[in-house]
Amino acid sequence: MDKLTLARSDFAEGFSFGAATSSYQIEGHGFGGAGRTHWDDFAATPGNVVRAEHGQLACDHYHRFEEDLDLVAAAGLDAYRFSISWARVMPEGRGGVNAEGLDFYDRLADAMLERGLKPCATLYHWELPSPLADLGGWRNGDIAHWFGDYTDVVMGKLGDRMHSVAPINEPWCVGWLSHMLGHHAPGLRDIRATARAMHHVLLSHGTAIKRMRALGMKNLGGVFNFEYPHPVDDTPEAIESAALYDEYYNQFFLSGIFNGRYPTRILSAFEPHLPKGWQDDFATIQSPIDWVGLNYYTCKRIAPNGGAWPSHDEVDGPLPKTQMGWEIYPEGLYHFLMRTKEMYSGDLPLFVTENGMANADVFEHGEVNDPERIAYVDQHLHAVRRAIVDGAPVEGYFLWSLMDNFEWSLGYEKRFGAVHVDFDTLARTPKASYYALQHALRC
Ligand code: IFM
Repeated sequence: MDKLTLARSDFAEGFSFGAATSSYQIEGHGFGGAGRTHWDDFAATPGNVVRAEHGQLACDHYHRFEEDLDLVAAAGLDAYRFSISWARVMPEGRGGVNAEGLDFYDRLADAMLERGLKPCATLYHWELPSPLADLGGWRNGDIAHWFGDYTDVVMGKLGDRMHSVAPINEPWCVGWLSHMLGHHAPGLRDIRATARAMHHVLLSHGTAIKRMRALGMKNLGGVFNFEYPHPVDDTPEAIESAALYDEYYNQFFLSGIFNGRYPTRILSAFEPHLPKGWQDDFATIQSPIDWVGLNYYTCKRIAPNGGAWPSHDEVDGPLPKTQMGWEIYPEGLYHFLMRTKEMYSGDLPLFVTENGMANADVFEHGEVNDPERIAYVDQHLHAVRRAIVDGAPVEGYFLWSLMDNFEWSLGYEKRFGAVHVDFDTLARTPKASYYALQHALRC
């Protein structure tokens, strides 16, 4: 496939198309006085990241952001979703501000506006300053205040130019993936740490929303990730396993924000571990938001294993897979757009804030042909359109990612970009999917 079968004209006027990235994955953390983060620590621990790779140089976006934003604008995209590194702005996480770091984001914001791009910011995309990790990081309830103070510093400077802001990218990854499964920094496997981290992420989200409202800011949202859990078969045990997975992956955070409570299955496991007075935090957690962002990539097959809680495993499924080994299942995106509206957010605008695929792209004769990515995006755009036709108030779609980057514990091998990055020379080369998107956005 070399072209998308949908074009801009198939979506309502004002529907935004954008590309997404995150600070640690592209900037190069070794520059500009940025402080150490728990991702630097995690990556320095043997065995955590493929080939011991890390984010010190990444795509060197810190020095090449003008060129990268030129690529966003030349694709015909309307918006750029980026994140701000807490440790670049506040190297210790609290107290002193690194003027050079804040200035970088100031210039980045202006450079977006100069190109007619809407700046869509995320305040936290996973690189916690190490000094805060030393104090317990997301396990420590004080993080809500630390995060609130950081929000004030950043948005006190940039807030006047942001089109939209979300506090925390993918709370499930910050909580469960990093504290229960140990796959991301800080690499813990501890239910008490997980329960507290998941709760404190929500408390910090609500605190940041309040701080930004106090600054007079508008268009504030939340960005959550979703995976469609198929029971591996139709036994009651498999159905129950998938329902539990759905609760802790897909519903915990939306339920906290929109319903002021946690889903029942997960609460019965988490309750002994939640901090004292946790129920009182919902007053902050439920601070009203203006939109909901959904990050969606895949589905999972959930099989009961008869073992210790949560007593299930993910098993292999039959659908075609991406380079990540993730099954391609666009119906899941349709499902979550519809369900988010119906169960949680009603008429609030929805955005697909991340969607895309890693592919084993080959750079040949100066170009990269990635028909697989074009087909993936096409199928998911059709799912978005179907949800809109069926009443979901979807107002935008962001591709993950603008360019190949540091895919966390999987290093630089998994390529998600519409733009190829040669990690030896750092040369950028738009792939066929970039041109397919560019063409679709002109029509
Ligand atoms: O690269 C990540 C990103 O940081 C968060 N969402 C999923 C992407 C692909 O795994």
